[in-house]
Amino acid sequence: MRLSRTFIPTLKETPSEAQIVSHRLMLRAGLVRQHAAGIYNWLPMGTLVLRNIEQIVREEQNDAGALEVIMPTIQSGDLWKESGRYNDYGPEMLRIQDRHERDMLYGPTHEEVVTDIFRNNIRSYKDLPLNLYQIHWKFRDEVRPRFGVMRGREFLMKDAYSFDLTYEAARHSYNQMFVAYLRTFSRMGLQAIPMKADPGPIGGDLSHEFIVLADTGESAVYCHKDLLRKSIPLVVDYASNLQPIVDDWTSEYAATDEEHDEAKTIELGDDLVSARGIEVGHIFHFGKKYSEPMGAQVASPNGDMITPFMGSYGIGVSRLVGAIIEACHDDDGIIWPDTVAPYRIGLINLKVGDPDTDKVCSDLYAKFHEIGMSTLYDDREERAGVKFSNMDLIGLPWQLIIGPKGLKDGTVELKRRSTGERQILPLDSVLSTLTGPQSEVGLG
Ligand code: P5A
Repeated sequence: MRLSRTFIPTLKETPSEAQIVSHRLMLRAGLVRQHAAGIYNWLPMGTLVLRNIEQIVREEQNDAGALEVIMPTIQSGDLWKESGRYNDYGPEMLRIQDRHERDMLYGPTHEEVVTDIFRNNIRSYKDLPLNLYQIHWKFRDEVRPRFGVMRGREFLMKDAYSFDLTYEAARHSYNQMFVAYLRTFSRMGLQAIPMKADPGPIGGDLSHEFIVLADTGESAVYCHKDLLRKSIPLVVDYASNLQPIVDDWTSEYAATDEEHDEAKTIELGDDLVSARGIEVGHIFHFGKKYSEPMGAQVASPNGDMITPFMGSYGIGVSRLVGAIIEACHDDDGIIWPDTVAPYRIGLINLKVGDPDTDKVCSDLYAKFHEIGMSTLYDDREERAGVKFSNMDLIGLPWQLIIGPKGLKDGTVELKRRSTGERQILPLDSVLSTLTGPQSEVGLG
């Protein structure tokens, strides 16, 4: 993409309404603009990042055996009356009446809708286990929407729902999501720590939050220091017994504020990290809480009707954009992990109008396009200083800097955004350096 043709409204000044660094940088780098309190427009750069995050989430859900669906955003209130949550959910639920004065609502979550799909379509134990997920917009009329997309009113969530015949099978489904979450966050460059959590209005007796530590996080959390450096399973056979992996991750102490046991503070001493964290995911096992009142049943092998055990599993997809920036930035701007970056490389033309420089840049840009390396080409007639600071702010992993001075010696400069490291490369080795077998840059 040519910078002159795209829409990246960067801001020089720090917007006064933004209290935390990720919100400031999302506005300054032109990722989002607020539409109303807690409701955002996603501009082109923000949309690219959101889509990349979504894709990682999708791949890991698919690998774990979940099936993607799309459920409605507007739901019938009657379903929520059946589950008993219509009144319980309170003012966070945006209630709407249609022209026939039927009670409708903008979905804050989809346990009722998915249970309705299940009871209308699944009859036999042979169709289990089943895990359906979607990546879709939710609305919660939060009292205090804040920190930009971190606590929005409208936000993008991945929500999955599992159905199983027995408690043991339901635990396996829970464990599958647990492990998929470890892998998902790690692919985004985040260390997310599973912590015992309060199930809140979703309900149930077993629940973990996945927390990324950050000073600006909304929750106070406590965990054993070894969890900060634990590595995730690289290859997973989801059909195998996953309990050992889950046990390995949950044997060290980790709890959110509501679940924290003060005795552990003394017991663990210096091994206990007391920090703030961002909840990027939350998983629940709640048994028959929805299937029972809504009458979801399947025939068991001996013909008895059985009410399935359920779990639900959320990831804050739009919140992750903020969480990643909280974890990956410096004073100059965002430092996108390679896997979620809106473009892999920023190509900076230092002297637009100089025929040689223009030609080298546009040839390379065309070549990158041909080999599928996503590139943002700064072809604007701007001062070099402006281009450098914009590129640092936007945070693409690599910058390729091309100007008449270097070209006189047949060289260009490659900068790694995360380390600031610079290499001078002969022009004719740019492509092989960027795409060769030793290259860290890779394609995409
Ligand atoms: C699990 C999936 C649920 O809603 N039902 C379906 C369950 N869980 S949850 O913990 O309430 O939400 C899941 C994740 O969504 C993100 N999230 C938010 N992101 C931005 N703004 C909000 N207001 C917001 N509320 C929840 C969190 O990452 C949470 O873990």
